[in-house]
Amino acid sequence: MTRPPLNPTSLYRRIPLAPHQMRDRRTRTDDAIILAHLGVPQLNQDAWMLTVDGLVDRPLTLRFADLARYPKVLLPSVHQCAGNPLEPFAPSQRVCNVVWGGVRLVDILAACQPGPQARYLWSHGADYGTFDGVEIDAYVKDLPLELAPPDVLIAYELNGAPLPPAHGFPARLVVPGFYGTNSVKWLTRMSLADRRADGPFTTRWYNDPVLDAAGQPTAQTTPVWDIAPQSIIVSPAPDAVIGAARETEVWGWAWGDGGIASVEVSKDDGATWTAAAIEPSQDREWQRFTFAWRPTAPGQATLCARATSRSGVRQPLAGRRNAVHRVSVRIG
Ligand SMILES: Nc1nc2c(c(=O)[nH]1)N[C@H]1C(S)=C(S)[C@@H](COP(=O)(O)O)O[C@H]1N2
Ligand SMILES: [Mo]
Repeated sequence: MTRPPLNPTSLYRRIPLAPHQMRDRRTRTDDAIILAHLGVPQLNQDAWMLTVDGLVDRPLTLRFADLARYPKVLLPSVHQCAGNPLEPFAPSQRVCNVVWGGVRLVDILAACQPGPQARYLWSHGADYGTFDGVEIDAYVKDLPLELAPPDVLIAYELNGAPLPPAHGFPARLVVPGFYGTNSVKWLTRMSLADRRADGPFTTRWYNDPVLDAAGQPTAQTTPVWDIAPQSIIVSPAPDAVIGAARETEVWGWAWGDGGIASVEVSKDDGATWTAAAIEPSQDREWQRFTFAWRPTAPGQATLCARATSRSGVRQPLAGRRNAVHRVSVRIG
């Protein structure tokens, strides 16, 4: 394929909302996060083609109009960026909750019949250029078929409208439950392979060092795939003034691959914790938690929330991308 023009031509990032501004259950498209490592390729829907090849019995080339031959699915889902790949342990809250529309990856794969050796789906984007001083032909990520959720989409809509260019127009992968980095935008090619992909986005970046028992990084790494349990406090906002002896609702959102079982809130910067009320986990969307707080004495307080996944993994207090979110308020 000839290379499409890029605009912008290098890293493009938007993080429109701080946690206390994430009040809506569904994030408006204008408020959704954007991350493009290499810039934004400007693609033409009518010229767009997606090749599916590699370890398949029937390689396939799809044009945009061909996608309409498969059932259309809507997928409301949390969408979270793992943060700067050069700082894998930096706490980060780049998140939104949006509705994707598109066709199921499994329907496309059924049409091409992957062979028994196929274990990974390598997805290629149309973007190219330089990131962190490294020359890159195309953004390529791999998805382990064994761990791939059945609701993975080839999406062509965001919040009921065609994908905006920066979000992957005309079609992108969406891997719900996995960090955004895996959801390859501006799809051009999907290849079935028997091993992990060898580009820098799967070997050099987006592999977290595994920590030893003392919390020190080892030489081993683990791919940035499934979203670890996380939560944010939406209200009160940082530096809010709370009335003493009056009931205040502390609320926020919690999410993570497989769903969140419980959220605890701390009013004393993590010294003690109390269970919050949380809505049941449903599909892929974030879950609202609430906590009724009646501060007793005037002064300063640091609120924290920590989520525990349904598989029993609890958010760490510090030093990881999903570290506990803290909000300092004044009780007046
Ligand atoms: N082709 C391509 N796909 C990509 C990226 C990219 O740079 N190029 N960035 C990834 C990252 S790190 C994230 S967080 C999500 C962001 O998707 P969004 O911009 O639609 O929010 O896209 C992913 N898909
Ligand atoms: Mo990201």
